[in-house]
This record gives sequence, structure tokens and C-alpha cells, in this order.
Amino acid sequence: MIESARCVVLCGGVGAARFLSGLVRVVDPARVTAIVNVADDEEFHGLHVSPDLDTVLYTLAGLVDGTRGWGLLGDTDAVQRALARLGRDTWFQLGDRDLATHIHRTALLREGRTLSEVTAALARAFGVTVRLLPSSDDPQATKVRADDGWLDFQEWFVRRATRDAAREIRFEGDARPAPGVLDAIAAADVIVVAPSNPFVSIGPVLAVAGVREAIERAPAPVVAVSPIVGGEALKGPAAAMLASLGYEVSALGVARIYRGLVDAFVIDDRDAALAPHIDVLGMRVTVAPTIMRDAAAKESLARTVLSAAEGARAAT
Ligand code: FO1
Repeated sequence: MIESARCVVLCGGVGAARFLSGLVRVVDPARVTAIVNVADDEEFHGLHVSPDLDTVLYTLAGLVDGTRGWGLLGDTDAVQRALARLGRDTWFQLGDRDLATHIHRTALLREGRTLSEVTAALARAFGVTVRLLPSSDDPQATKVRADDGWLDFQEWFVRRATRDAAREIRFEGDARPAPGVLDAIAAADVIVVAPSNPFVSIGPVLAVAGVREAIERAPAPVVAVSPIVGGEALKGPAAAMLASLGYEVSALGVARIYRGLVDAFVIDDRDAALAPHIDVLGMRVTVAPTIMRDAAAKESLARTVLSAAEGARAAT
């Protein structure tokens, strides 16, 4: 049953990509649909860059720079250096081979193709059989309010290196779900909320019109993996954001955000003491190793998630 389970995974970037790379070792990749955040997308040098889609794409293709978690392994920066010599802003690093992806995506979009069509074409070109769906074909943009005003997401995340406390988050654009998103959710055997940032990775996916409601209606169990372990984020600013936005900085703080949406919650061994507090939120808790340090650990986390889903299904 496990190998043929239809899995839908709500995804941000690096954490989700790593989770997916373990999941495809356990289930048939063709049965996996990744619904990926597009609210980090931005134009640089006239090119449409979709960081989270590319992180998932490159990771599943086995081409990602594993140290950074994004971009292509062994990529070079000749274009970036040439642009800097011309006086252009280069705070957002785009590698030479990575630029080919953005040039191709932008050209296809200008020809009138949708982001989901372009994403499917890129997945084919990279030999990725997981179904990659942008959460929306419409523009959606995360904005972060710092003490000195509202910032574009990448301005806050990369240019200012998340140094500013995030006081408020909003998503601009009336994004409708991309074709296939709501159907995949309705037909899923398991819906997974990846170990991604709940505010700026999963938040925008849930803010796409009808997505949250589709998940609430779906018969499949919904399992989330905590991106916070021992009070710290596995990667990125999730812990600092929990604090600045008024949540407890722990897996429990994340569970409170997902209350009412998630049936089962996977937390790390070192957070075992939080289990009873999460349980009272109406979630079945699984305590297991969640740090994805190697392929075996990623595969083991995927198995943990699938058995948590099985447990949640059996309980209903
Ligand atoms: N993250 C950085 O911290 N600095 C960068 O210069 C940067 C460039 C970049 C280029 C292409 C791409 O696909 C991702 C890139 N990222 C960079 C990662 C990205 O900003 C974030 O991982 C996501 O937007 C948050 O999930």
C-alpha cells in the first residue's frame, strides 16, 4: 500500500525538498504531487525566478548544492561578476547554469505559457517524475513588515539576511490554485505539510483561494512535520519569526498554528516532552528522529510520516 499511496506534499524550499528526496525512496515518485510556494518568486535582471520550485526541482534531480540547499552544485558566477562590474545589484546570487533555468522559464512565460506548464516542462527536462505544481499560476507575493516598514520577501530574506524582526506577514495577489492543485488534494491518500517555515512557506500556499478548505474537506489524513527541533529552526528564520510574531518558539508553537488543519504531528525525539501539549490540540503525535542528515534519515522520516498517516486514518 505504502509504495502506491498518492501523496500530496505542501512545500516551501530547502526543508521540503529534502523531505521529498526521502519520500521518493519509499513511494512511487509518480504518485507524489508537490504543491510548492510561489510567493517568494521575484524578478531579477528581467527574469522570473521561482526559488522554491527550483530548490525542489534541483534537489529531486540530484543537482542541488547540498551545502546551501539551493542553486546548482558546482555552478559558477561569471555572469554575476560581470553584472557587478557593470554596476548592477547582485545581492541575489544567480549562478551561470541556474540562469539558464530562469531565462527558459521567462521566455516560456512571455510566450504565454502558464507557470504550471513551464514547471512541468522543466521537470521533464530535469528528469523529475514527481508532479511539481506551483501553488498558483497567479502572482502572489509575501511581504514582511519590519520596524522600518514593509519589505519584499527576498529583500528581507536575502538582502537584509533576516536581520529585521518580522512584525507582520501578508500575501499580496488574489492567487487562485493552479490546475490540478485542488484535485490532487481531494484525491490524496496522504497530505503532508513539509518541515518548512509555517509563516512564509506553508502560509502562502494555504492562502491560495480554496486550498485550506480543500485540505479540510479532503478525506486523507494530514500530517505535519515540525520544522523546529529543540527550540531551533532546522534552517532559516522560523524560530526568530515564531518569537517576533508572538508564538512559543517550539514544535508546540508550530502545532498551534496548524491546529484544526492537521491530524497528526511529527516531532523530534528531543521534543518528546511537548507531546502531551500537542495531543490536547487534537493532533496525534509521533515522536521520532526528524533531522535529515543523510539519505537514510530522510527515508526514515518519510516512513515515519506515512505510518503517522496510517495511524491517523485508523483512528477515524
Ligand atoms: N538564498 C540566499 O540566502 N541568498 C541568495 O543569494 C539566494 C539566491 C537564490 C537564487 C536562486 C534560488 O532558486 C534560490 C536562491 N536563494 C538564495 C534561496 C531563496 O532565497 C530561499 O531559499 C527561498 O526563497 C526561501 O525558501
